[in-house]
Amino acid sequence: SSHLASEKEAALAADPSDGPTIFDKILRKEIPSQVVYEDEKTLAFRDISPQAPVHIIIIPKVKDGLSRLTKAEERHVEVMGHLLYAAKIIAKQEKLDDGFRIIINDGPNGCQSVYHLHIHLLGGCQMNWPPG
Ligand code: IU
Repeated sequence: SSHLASEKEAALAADPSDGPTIFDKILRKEIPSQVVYEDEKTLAFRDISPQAPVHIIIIPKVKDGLSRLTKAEERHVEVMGHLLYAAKIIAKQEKLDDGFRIIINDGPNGCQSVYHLHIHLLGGCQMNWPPG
């Protein structure tokens, strides 16, 4: 979607259904990505369009209907905790000892553009508050 001028436009144009996404291709290594962390449940790779010196996307390997946080069910609780804990491990690995930010965008208002639940890990600079 490189014809879209901004992440917001990409988000507003995104298909919010529970179909396959580009992250499936990244998981299958059909599209190259810079993997920074992987375990049995999780893959983490550098964002293709970094919004901070460190910007990593952390995803569940099995989507299981979890296209967005709105779709979370009791069965997803364990993997969601796992993603959050992976974020902490990766932050340490990336030496973000002065802090970092994690973000989950949900739906059009949240500027979600890829409908496979993911955590953004941003760091390496001073963040501002509130986010846009
Ligand atoms: P969002 O929360 O759905 O807006 O985040 C999707 C992110 O995925 C966004 O920051 C993109 O830059 C990123 N991304 C990527 O890393 N690789 C890709 O091939 C595509 C999107 I498409």
